[in-house]
Amino acid sequence: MKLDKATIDALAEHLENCQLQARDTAKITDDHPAMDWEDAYAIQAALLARKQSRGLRLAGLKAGLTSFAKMKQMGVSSPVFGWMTEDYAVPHGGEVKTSELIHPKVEPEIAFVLKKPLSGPGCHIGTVLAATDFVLPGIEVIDSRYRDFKFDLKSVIADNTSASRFVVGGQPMKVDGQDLRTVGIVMEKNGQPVAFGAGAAVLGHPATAIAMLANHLGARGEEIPAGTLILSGGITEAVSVAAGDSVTLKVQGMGSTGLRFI
Ligand code: OOG
Ligand code: MG
Repeated sequence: MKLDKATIDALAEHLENCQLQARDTAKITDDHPAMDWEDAYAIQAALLARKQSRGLRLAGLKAGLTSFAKMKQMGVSSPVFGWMTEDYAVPHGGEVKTSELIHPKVEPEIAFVLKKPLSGPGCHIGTVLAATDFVLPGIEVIDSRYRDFKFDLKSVIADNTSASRFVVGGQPMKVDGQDLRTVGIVMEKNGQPVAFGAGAAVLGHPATAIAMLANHLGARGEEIPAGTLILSGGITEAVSVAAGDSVTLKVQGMGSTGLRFI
């Protein structure tokens, strides 16, 4: 680690203030070019500790930048991991206050819910599928705290991978006998289809993203508890939204979910 604890805490406070006040900031590597991956995840952990100290509970975990479309859109080359607290959860069909966000975008994702804990190293698609209770449609609302959504990997990890809101819903599907690679998705904005894809866009198989998360946490001596909800990452490029927009995600065999921006 290159940063001391006081700097890590100050950066977490700064990023959270930007989130709470819906204002953007320069990416933090501009001022801290020497920071390393451990520093980036330590800032993210300090951000979670701030929320938990105010009584907010963890609502789920996420993998991001897991599809080529997303990596290309953001100009980066490897997946990242983060979390959602309870205040990020939007009810199925619910509303998001756009004034609380900086420049929101929506992403079509497949959400996993576990029935058994998952731990790494050595976690793979097989262990993930055996531990999965069901999958269901999930829309992630991302809202980078960085100006113009421009960042490098360390900055976006520190900013908890742009997490801001999410909705899951529809028809939970058991994974037995299903091929998640060929599950098709359509995301609509105001009734117009704006993104199409299939599960394989996420690392060849969306369960790979969950395995990578378990292996990432395993390297830190942590595991994913049974019952955890995990977003496996945007299947397509993220789509910008504004007040007045309504977004629906249909996933083959899993019905649909949606939310509205007011
Ligand atoms: C980083 C978060 C990406 C995903 O699903 O790929 C992400 C970003 O693009 O701002 O959540
Ligand atoms: Mg995402």
